[in-house]
Amino acid sequence: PAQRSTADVTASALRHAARRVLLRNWVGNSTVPSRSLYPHQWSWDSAFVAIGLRHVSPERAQRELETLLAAQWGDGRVPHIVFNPAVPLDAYFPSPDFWRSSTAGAAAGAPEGVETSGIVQPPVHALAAWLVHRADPATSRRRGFLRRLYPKLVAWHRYLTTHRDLGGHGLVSVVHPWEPGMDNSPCWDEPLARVEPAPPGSFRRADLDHGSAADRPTDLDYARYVRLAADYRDHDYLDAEAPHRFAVEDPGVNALLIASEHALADIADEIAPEVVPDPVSEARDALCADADAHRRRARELTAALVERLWDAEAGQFLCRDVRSGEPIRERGVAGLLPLIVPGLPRDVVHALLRTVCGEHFGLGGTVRLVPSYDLLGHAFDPRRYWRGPAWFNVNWLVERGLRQHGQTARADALRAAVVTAAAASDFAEYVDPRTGAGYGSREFSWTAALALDLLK
Ligand code: 9WN
Repeated sequence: PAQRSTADVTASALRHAARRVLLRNWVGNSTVPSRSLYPHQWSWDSAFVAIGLRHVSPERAQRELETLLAAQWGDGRVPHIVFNPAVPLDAYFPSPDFWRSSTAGAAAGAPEGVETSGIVQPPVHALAAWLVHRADPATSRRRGFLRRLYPKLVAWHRYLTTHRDLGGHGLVSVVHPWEPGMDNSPCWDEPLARVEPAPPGSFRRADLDHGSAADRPTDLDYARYVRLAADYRDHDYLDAEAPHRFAVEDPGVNALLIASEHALADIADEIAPEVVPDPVSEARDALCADADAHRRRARELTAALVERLWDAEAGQFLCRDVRSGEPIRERGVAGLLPLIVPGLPRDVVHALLRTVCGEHFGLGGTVRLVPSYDLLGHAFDPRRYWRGPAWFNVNWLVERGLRQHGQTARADALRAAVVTAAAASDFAEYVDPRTGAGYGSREFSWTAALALDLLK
């Protein structure tokens, strides 16, 4: 058609702007979340970035994930940060000289040629790899993308389900508030209160050079983050030896693992006909790509998730403090993320949908985007990081969950709101869920990537 509507023109301008952010934040083999605040590669950021980047360059999207997984440790863990050696040490804290992965992590199999952190982030990678493959299966097959990634993804999930089943009930525990990716969620206040803070003068917060103190975690939070990370490092990052004073079963992390386990089943189906099992190879298990085994594991994890973390009274999943054995009675948005899990009991899905649209999260009513924490919660703060603001990766996941459950109108409305808020805030890191006002850094990579994905 000769005439393009205003909506088409706006969408194409937006697509252009989002692509520009991704191109600017690409640093050769991967993407930085933000040029100023986060100048290295982050684990779950890269997965979300790859999901958007597949619309710009499927090959770059593949490389994004390959670069991250090249820094995988021998025990299977995928580190939450892969450091760029060209960036000055004082640009981000904690820097490589704090983590000392290549030496302190040797016993856990940390790679020698690259410095990383020693903790992890949510396992969105298999889901991302599958979506990236589907964007351009021919290039993916020609490059052997899934065949190369599959054994690494299997080892990653195995690390989580074995070394990190700290509660002994078949769910993954996080051992640091940075691991679930929602650093200062009020869900961590109680378990974190037991952690002795590191002395205030013993570290320097580089984040405050770029971000406003009112938007970021407090100094006291940071002192506890530092203590937990240092304790882990001082026990060589070995899960069997570290004290893990903070250990929490988080519904978001476990839901993403389940979604990724389903993606691994799809990947196994895709590569299995091409695979020649090699009985002498060390990677024998991985080479025998077995989709049914992944589906079975996904079902087992789903059963454990419902059994351990579902709270019918709250109408959402709650975190469980593994040290006290008790549920954490705070409504974090992670408790809604199981919406992306296939095969949840019907009553659970219905209750979750009611909660998303009810007074605590307000979708379709008082908010534009789903907040990171209970609108009515005692700790709600619309601008402080994970204590209220809306985040784009979370909203992308909720949109996907709504769509999966046939909530098309709600999903369409959320999709439009995400795209509008991303564009209006210059791709902010997070926004006020009610007004859409942007906070944190701008030109944030996953905001651009996921807006682009939703525009497709
Ligand atoms: C610590 C990079 C990361 C995100 C996290 C977000 C924030 C880091 C920080 O930035 O965490 O990992 O310095 O605050 O909370 O989700 O992956 O974008």
